[in-house]
Amino acid sequence: MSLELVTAGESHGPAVLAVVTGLPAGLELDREAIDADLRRRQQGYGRSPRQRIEQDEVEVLAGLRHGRTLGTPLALVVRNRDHANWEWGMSPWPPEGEPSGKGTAAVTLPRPGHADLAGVLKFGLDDVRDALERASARHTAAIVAAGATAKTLLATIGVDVHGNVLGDDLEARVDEARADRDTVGGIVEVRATGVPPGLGSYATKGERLDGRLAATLMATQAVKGVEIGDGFALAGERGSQAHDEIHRDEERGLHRRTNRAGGIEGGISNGEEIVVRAAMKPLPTLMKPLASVDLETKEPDHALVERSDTAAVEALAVVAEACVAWELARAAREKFGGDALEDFVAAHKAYLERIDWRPRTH
Ligand code: EPS
Repeated sequence: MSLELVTAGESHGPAVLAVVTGLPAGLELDREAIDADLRRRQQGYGRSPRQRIEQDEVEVLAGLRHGRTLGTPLALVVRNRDHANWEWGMSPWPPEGEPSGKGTAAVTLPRPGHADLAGVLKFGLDDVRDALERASARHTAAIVAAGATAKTLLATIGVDVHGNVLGDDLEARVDEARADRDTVGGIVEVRATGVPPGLGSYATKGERLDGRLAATLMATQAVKGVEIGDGFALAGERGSQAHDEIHRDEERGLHRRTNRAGGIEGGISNGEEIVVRAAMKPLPTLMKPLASVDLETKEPDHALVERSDTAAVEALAVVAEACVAWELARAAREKFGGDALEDFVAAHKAYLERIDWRPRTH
């Protein structure tokens, strides 16, 4: 049973959408819990005035009846309130009347660091907006809505996933950057507790849990680095200092006293806490723009300046949490299967009875 996700939607289009397949039937979804994660994603220091326009909430159009999944594709929609201000510029079909409002004039000044230039070259576009609208991190609202369903599934087998920003100087860095009309990035960390040993596999490259977590995080807007456990620091350690010795006692079964591996060995969860970090680059829309070239005139110019965030690191913590939850839920579906939720939960229980490991919080 494979858990899969397809998203669609442009930043100022009518909505962002997620279609989730592979959830078992009978999973109770709490709309307020999904909306709470959507709200968490919108908050955080350094966000743009766009977040005062949006008040993200999920609509479910398919796959749910009386709050329980049917085992059929689940269709989630988050409307873009700002679309009302961009209606002519971002409508799927040209509306009647004269073009007016935002998005009507072509953008020809690509921003270094954004998808703008690579996007127009790849797709043969003459309006940068055709690239930036989908590349926008607005898309992560759909990821968070889908991730909330994954977290709900994981909770049925005692797995909890939480993302945080590392470092406590974010607000000061944001204030300084904003004053300089600049932007900042940062580092987020996601921890997952209660993950049993045995999710993912070394059998094929594509099944490796570490590779899957790295891929989903690296595929998130503005992420330029990912590490698992002690990650890059391990390269400077000796083997005797880099690995987690194996112990056993009656209470915990097999366990480790350190967790330098971040809960994954050989591409498989080893029963310790999963620890993953992602590094976010500073956002590329600058109020003091960098050098660019006008794609229409071919003359040197400066990059597009438009409303944007100074920082979105706290949002990334919520998005990264959703990404990690999604990938863990996918691996759990592969391991425990089941068309009905009770089959999935029973398979997990039977597995724990077989192995010398006990769930624990860290
Ligand atoms: C984004 C630019 C900004 C962000 C947006 C991502 O949007 P706007 O141009 O409308 O001000 O606010 O993120 C969101 C809308 C969101 O909900 O996270 C970009 O260029 O990636």
